Amino acid sequence: MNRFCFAAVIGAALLISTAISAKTPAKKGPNGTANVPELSPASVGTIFDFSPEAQKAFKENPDNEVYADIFDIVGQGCSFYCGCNIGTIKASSTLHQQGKRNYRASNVHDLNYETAWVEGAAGNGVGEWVEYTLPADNPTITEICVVSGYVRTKKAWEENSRPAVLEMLVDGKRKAMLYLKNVYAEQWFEVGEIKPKKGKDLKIKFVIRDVYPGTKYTDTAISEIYFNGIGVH
Ligand SMILES: [Ca+2]
Repeated sequence: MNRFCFAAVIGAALLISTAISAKTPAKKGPNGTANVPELSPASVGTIFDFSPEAQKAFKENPDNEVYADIFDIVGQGCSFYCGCNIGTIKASSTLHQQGKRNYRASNVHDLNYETAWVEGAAGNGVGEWVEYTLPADNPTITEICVVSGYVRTKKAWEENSRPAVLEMLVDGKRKAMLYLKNVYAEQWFEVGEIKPKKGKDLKIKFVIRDVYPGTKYTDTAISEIYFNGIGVH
Protein backbone atom coordinates (compact mmCIF):
# COMPACT_ATOMS: atom_id res chain seq x y z
CA MET A 1 0.00 0.00 0.00
CA ASN A 2 1.39 3.32 -0.98
CA ARG A 3 0.38 5.75 1.73
CA PHE A 4 1.64 8.75 -0.19
CA CYS A 5 -0.41 7.77 -3.18
CA PHE A 6 -3.52 7.29 -1.09
CA ALA A 7 -3.03 10.69 0.53
CA ALA A 8 -2.75 12.29 -2.91
CA VAL A 9 -6.08 10.78 -3.92
CA ILE A 10 -7.83 12.14 -0.87
CA GLY A 11 -6.14 15.48 -1.27
CA ALA A 12 -7.51 15.78 -4.79
CA ALA A 13 -10.97 15.46 -3.30
CA LEU A 14 -10.30 18.63 -1.31
CA LEU A 15 -10.00 16.63 1.86
CA ILE A 16 -6.37 16.82 2.80
CA SER A 17 -6.19 15.43 6.25
CA THR A 18 -4.63 17.70 8.80
CA ALA A 19 -3.24 15.94 11.78
CA ILE A 20 -4.52 17.75 14.83
CA SER A 21 -3.36 15.34 17.42
CA ALA A 22 -1.01 12.47 17.77
CA LYS A 23 -2.42 9.01 18.19
CA THR A 24 -4.29 8.87 21.43
CA PRO A 25 -2.83 6.21 23.68
CA ALA A 26 -5.14 3.34 24.41
CA LYS A 27 -6.58 3.32 27.89
CA LYS A 28 -8.84 1.10 29.93
CA GLY A 29 -12.46 0.78 29.01
CA PRO A 30 -15.41 2.37 30.81
CA ASN A 31 -15.11 2.09 34.57
CA GLY A 32 -12.01 -0.05 34.10
CA THR A 33 -14.24 -3.08 33.67
CA ALA A 34 -13.04 -4.05 30.23
CA ASN A 35 -9.64 -3.75 28.70
CA VAL A 36 -10.93 -2.11 25.53
CA PRO A 37 -9.00 0.79 24.01
CA GLU A 38 -10.87 4.09 23.88
CA LEU A 39 -9.71 5.88 20.75
CA SER A 40 -9.91 9.49 19.63
CA PRO A 41 -9.26 10.37 15.98
CA ALA A 42 -5.57 10.39 15.08
CA SER A 43 -6.42 12.97 12.44
CA VAL A 44 -9.40 14.97 11.21
CA GLY A 45 -9.88 16.14 7.61
CA THR A 46 -10.65 19.66 6.51
CA ILE A 47 -14.26 20.78 6.79
CA PHE A 48 -16.37 19.53 3.89
CA ASP A 49 -17.64 21.90 1.23
CA PHE A 50 -20.15 20.30 -1.13
CA SER A 51 -21.75 23.61 -2.15
CA PRO A 52 -22.69 24.12 -5.83
CA GLU A 53 -19.71 26.47 -6.16
CA ALA A 54 -17.33 23.85 -4.77
CA GLN A 55 -18.83 21.19 -7.05
CA LYS A 56 -18.32 23.43 -10.08
CA ALA A 57 -14.70 24.17 -9.12
CA PHE A 58 -14.06 20.47 -8.50
CA LYS A 59 -15.32 19.58 -12.00
CA GLU A 60 -13.22 22.25 -13.65
CA ASN A 61 -9.99 21.03 -12.03
CA PRO A 62 -8.27 18.58 -14.42
CA ASP A 63 -6.60 16.87 -11.46
CA ASN A 64 -10.03 15.55 -10.49
CA GLU A 65 -10.80 13.72 -13.71
CA VAL A 66 -10.43 10.34 -12.01
CA TYR A 67 -13.46 11.09 -9.84
CA ALA A 68 -17.08 10.73 -10.89
CA ASP A 69 -17.89 13.86 -8.87
CA ILE A 70 -17.03 15.63 -5.62
CA PHE A 71 -18.74 12.90 -3.56
CA ASP A 72 -16.59 10.11 -5.00
CA ILE A 73 -14.14 9.11 -2.25
CA VAL A 74 -11.40 7.11 -3.99
CA GLY A 75 -12.10 7.53 -7.72
CA GLN A 76 -10.09 5.46 -10.17
CA GLY A 77 -6.66 6.22 -8.71
CA CYS A 78 -4.66 3.75 -6.65
CA SER A 79 -5.82 3.24 -3.09
CA PHE A 80 -6.34 0.55 -0.47
CA TYR A 81 -9.47 -0.34 -2.44
CA CYS A 82 -7.37 -1.80 -5.24
CA GLY A 83 -7.24 -4.80 -2.89
CA CYS A 84 -9.95 -4.21 -0.29
CA ASN A 85 -13.34 -5.67 -1.13
CA ILE A 86 -16.50 -3.69 -0.40
CA GLY A 87 -18.05 -6.87 1.02
CA THR A 88 -21.60 -7.01 2.28
CA ILE A 89 -23.26 -4.90 4.95
CA LYS A 90 -26.23 -5.50 7.17
CA ALA A 91 -27.87 -3.21 9.68
CA SER A 92 -30.10 -3.57 12.73
CA SER A 93 -32.62 -1.18 11.14
CA THR A 94 -32.95 1.22 8.22
CA LEU A 95 -35.02 4.38 7.79
CA HIS A 96 -37.65 4.03 5.06
CA GLN A 97 -36.88 5.49 1.66
CA GLN A 98 -38.09 9.07 1.25
CA GLY A 99 -38.58 10.27 -2.31
CA LYS A 100 -35.59 9.33 -4.43
CA ARG A 101 -33.27 8.82 -1.51
CA ASN A 102 -32.75 5.59 0.35
CA TYR A 103 -30.83 5.00 3.58
CA ARG A 104 -29.89 1.34 3.21
CA ALA A 105 -26.96 -0.28 4.99
CA SER A 106 -24.80 -0.62 1.87
CA ASN A 107 -24.62 3.18 1.65
CA VAL A 108 -22.16 3.13 4.54
CA HIS A 109 -19.50 1.42 2.39
CA ASP A 110 -20.09 2.59 -1.17
CA LEU A 111 -17.14 5.02 -1.15
CA ASN A 112 -19.47 7.95 -1.71
CA TYR A 113 -20.08 10.88 0.63
CA GLU A 114 -23.53 11.63 -0.81
CA THR A 115 -25.21 8.47 0.48
CA ALA A 116 -25.74 7.44 4.10
CA TRP A 117 -27.01 4.63 6.23
CA VAL A 118 -29.69 6.00 8.53
CA GLU A 119 -31.04 3.83 11.32
CA GLY A 120 -34.80 3.39 11.50
CA ALA A 121 -35.48 2.48 15.11
CA ALA A 122 -37.55 4.55 17.52
CA GLY A 123 -35.50 7.04 19.54
CA ASN A 124 -32.07 8.41 18.77
CA GLY A 125 -30.41 5.27 17.41
CA VAL A 126 -28.37 4.25 20.45
CA GLY A 127 -27.91 0.47 20.25
CA GLU A 128 -28.40 0.32 16.46
CA TRP A 129 -25.56 -1.12 14.37
CA VAL A 130 -24.05 -1.92 10.99
CA GLU A 131 -21.94 -5.01 10.35
CA TYR A 132 -19.41 -5.45 7.54
CA THR A 133 -18.58 -8.90 6.18
CA LEU A 134 -15.32 -8.80 4.25
CA PRO A 135 -13.94 -11.80 2.35
CA ALA A 136 -11.22 -14.05 3.75
CA ASP A 137 -8.60 -12.69 1.34
CA ASN A 138 -9.15 -9.07 2.40
CA PRO A 139 -5.92 -7.15 3.09
CA THR A 140 -5.00 -6.03 6.59
CA ILE A 141 -6.82 -2.94 7.87
CA THR A 142 -4.88 -0.51 10.07
CA GLU A 143 -6.93 2.68 9.86
CA ILE A 144 -10.66 3.39 9.86
CA CYS A 145 -12.24 6.56 8.53
CA VAL A 146 -15.63 7.54 9.92
CA VAL A 147 -17.72 10.10 8.03
CA SER A 148 -20.22 10.72 10.79
CA GLY A 149 -23.67 12.11 10.05
CA TYR A 150 -25.49 12.83 6.81
CA VAL A 151 -22.83 14.96 5.13
CA ARG A 152 -24.47 15.36 1.69
CA THR A 153 -25.26 18.94 2.69
CA LYS A 154 -24.33 20.94 5.76
CA LYS A 155 -28.05 21.40 6.48
CA ALA A 156 -28.73 17.64 6.39
CA TRP A 157 -25.73 17.07 8.64
CA GLU A 158 -26.99 19.57 11.21
CA GLU A 159 -30.62 18.44 11.14
CA ASN A 160 -29.93 14.72 11.62
CA SER A 161 -28.21 13.05 14.55
CA ARG A 162 -24.73 11.54 14.25
CA PRO A 163 -22.77 9.11 16.36
CA ALA A 164 -20.64 10.44 19.20
CA VAL A 165 -19.39 7.00 20.28
CA LEU A 166 -19.15 3.80 18.24
CA GLU A 167 -18.31 0.45 19.77
CA MET A 168 -16.32 -1.65 17.32
CA LEU A 169 -16.41 -5.43 17.40
CA VAL A 170 -14.22 -7.70 15.28
CA ASP A 171 -15.47 -11.24 14.77
CA GLY A 172 -17.83 -10.74 17.70
CA LYS A 173 -15.22 -9.45 20.13
CA ARG A 174 -15.00 -5.89 21.39
CA LYS A 175 -12.00 -4.25 19.75
CA ALA A 176 -12.30 -0.53 20.61
CA MET A 177 -14.54 2.38 21.48
CA LEU A 178 -14.31 5.15 18.90
CA TYR A 179 -14.92 8.62 20.35
CA LEU A 180 -15.99 10.92 17.54
CA LYS A 181 -15.74 14.68 17.38
CA ASN A 182 -18.80 16.69 16.38
CA VAL A 183 -17.20 17.84 13.12
CA TYR A 184 -18.34 18.03 9.49
CA ALA A 185 -15.23 16.22 8.27
CA GLU A 186 -13.53 12.83 7.99
CA GLN A 187 -12.19 11.30 11.21
CA TRP A 188 -9.35 8.77 11.02
CA PHE A 189 -8.68 6.20 13.73
CA GLU A 190 -5.57 4.05 14.06
CA VAL A 191 -6.82 0.65 15.13
CA GLY A 192 -3.85 -1.72 14.96
CA GLU A 193 -3.93 -4.64 12.52
CA ILE A 194 -7.32 -6.13 11.66
CA LYS A 195 -7.25 -9.07 9.27
CA PRO A 196 -9.36 -12.11 8.49
CA LYS A 197 -8.63 -15.32 10.31
CA LYS A 198 -7.28 -17.92 7.92
CA GLY A 199 -9.95 -18.94 5.44
CA LYS A 200 -12.74 -17.04 7.22
CA ASP A 201 -14.67 -13.94 6.37
CA LEU A 202 -13.93 -10.94 8.56
CA LYS A 203 -16.80 -9.36 10.44
CA ILE A 204 -16.56 -5.79 11.72
CA LYS A 205 -19.51 -4.36 13.57
CA PHE A 206 -20.12 -0.77 14.64
CA VAL A 207 -22.68 -0.17 17.38
CA ILE A 208 -23.96 3.34 18.13
CA ARG A 209 -23.38 3.97 21.84
CA ASP A 210 -23.97 7.73 22.01
CA VAL A 211 -25.05 10.48 19.62
CA TYR A 212 -24.82 14.19 18.96
CA PRO A 213 -28.49 15.15 18.50
CA GLY A 214 -29.71 16.69 15.24
CA THR A 215 -31.53 20.02 15.30
CA LYS A 216 -34.64 18.59 13.60
CA TYR A 217 -34.63 14.76 13.55
CA THR A 218 -33.75 11.93 15.91
CA ASP A 219 -32.57 9.74 13.01
CA THR A 220 -28.86 8.94 13.28
CA ALA A 221 -26.80 8.81 10.09
CA ILE A 222 -23.38 7.59 9.02
CA SER A 223 -22.36 8.57 5.50
CA GLU A 224 -19.35 6.28 5.31
CA ILE A 225 -16.99 4.08 7.27
CA TYR A 226 -14.05 3.03 5.12
CA PHE A 227 -10.53 1.69 5.52
CA ASN A 228 -6.84 2.07 4.88
CA GLY A 229 -4.24 -0.57 5.53
CA ILE A 230 -1.29 -2.58 4.33
CA GLY A 231 -0.55 -5.33 1.86
CA VAL A 232 -2.10 -3.83 -1.27
CA HIS A 233 0.76 -1.98 -3.03
CA1 LIG B 1 -21.83 6.50 1.49
